[in-house]
Amino acid sequence: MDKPIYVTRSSMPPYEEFIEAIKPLWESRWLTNMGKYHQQLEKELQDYLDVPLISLTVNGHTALELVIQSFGFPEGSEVITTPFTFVSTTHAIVRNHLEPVFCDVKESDGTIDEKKIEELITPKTVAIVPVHVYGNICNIEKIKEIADKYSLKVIYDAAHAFGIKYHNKGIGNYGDAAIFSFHATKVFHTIEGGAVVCKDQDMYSKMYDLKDFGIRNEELTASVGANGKMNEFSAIMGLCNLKYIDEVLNARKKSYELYSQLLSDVPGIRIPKPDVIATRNYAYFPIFVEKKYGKNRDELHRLLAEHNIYSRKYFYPLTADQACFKNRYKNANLKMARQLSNQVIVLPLFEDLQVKQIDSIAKIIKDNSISL
Ligand code: T4K
Repeated sequence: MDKPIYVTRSSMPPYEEFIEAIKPLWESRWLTNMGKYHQQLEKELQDYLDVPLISLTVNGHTALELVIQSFGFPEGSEVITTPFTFVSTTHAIVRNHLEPVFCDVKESDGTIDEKKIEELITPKTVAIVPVHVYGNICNIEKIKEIADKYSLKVIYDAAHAFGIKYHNKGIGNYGDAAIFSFHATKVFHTIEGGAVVCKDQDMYSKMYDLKDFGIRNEELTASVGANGKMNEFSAIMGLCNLKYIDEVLNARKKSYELYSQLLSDVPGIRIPKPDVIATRNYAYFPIFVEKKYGKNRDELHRLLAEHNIYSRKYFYPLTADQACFKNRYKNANLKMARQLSNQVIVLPLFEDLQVKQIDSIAKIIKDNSISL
């Protein structure tokens, strides 16, 4: 490749449209603190994501950290979660002074293995934080059944699951809470940004306090909150991007299908299959490099880089194995999570990825399989 191809590339609205949309800010000078565009984006996202209420935040991590805080779990309580995720998920638990208890994942699609959750529950367990990793949906029914049986909260990290519908309902409706990430690398973005799905006005008010210092009015600060607000430039970027979301998803779908077609019969290359049937958002294109391929994951990752193709090892190492967490917490048997983490490569996938580029990437992968 003459130019580097990265794992993703932010979608952008037409330049003139964005410039036009931000012009009023020069008049109003209202740049943040729940301005007009923040409010408008909350409304439009409620509709698009088909959820009762949305509280916008400065990023997805803050959404997760604050929504966990909103439940007020006692310090030192245990939270069952997946280690096959971005560090943010585990950080959000630990930064709330809670103990992550890592559960293994499923080979099929990398989501938490619902059959292994129950054995990890102790009297200290208060919640389950599963991740819809790559936009693959967890076994929501089974997780709810377990949570109900032991009176646990379920907080979904739906950072990758923007726009997905499950049983004709927005994915954010499931669990006691769910968060999304609108980071620049996501299917839909606000440059930096995120959101908490709120079930009702009460939860919305709690999130409002948590993201705005607990300030109720000029003279009253009712609780100790953080500063997690989304600014108006980000909200406008979101409003502009939301207009083009169908085009973005269509383009991603085409690329995803082409990759699938070109790579499906390469020996030793496994494309994960979602375990649960839901709509797709084509957020990532992960492959697992198995023994039969002949080269290991790191060798293929290097080989692609030699061709100017920068795939990523999302998610290696497991968060449980990161320097900041290693040997600090109870680990279940994480055999499958370790296997997937050692085999995964996420290939470039973004709106304006070209057919020619996908062909070349697939050809390199195909030509280097020893079995062909
Ligand atoms: N939970 C889960 C499961 C998550 O995956 C994430 C974030 C979160 C929670 C937390 O949400 P946020 O607080 O981030 O909203 C990236 C993203 O920064 C992160 O949002 C994402 N998950 C994670 C999986 O990936 P990096 O360190 O890999 O990004 P970086 O800077 O290497 O960028 C990757 C590629 O994206 C670049 O090679 C080029 C492209 N890119 C990058 C940036 C920054 C763009 O096209 N535009 C850009 O502005 O973490």
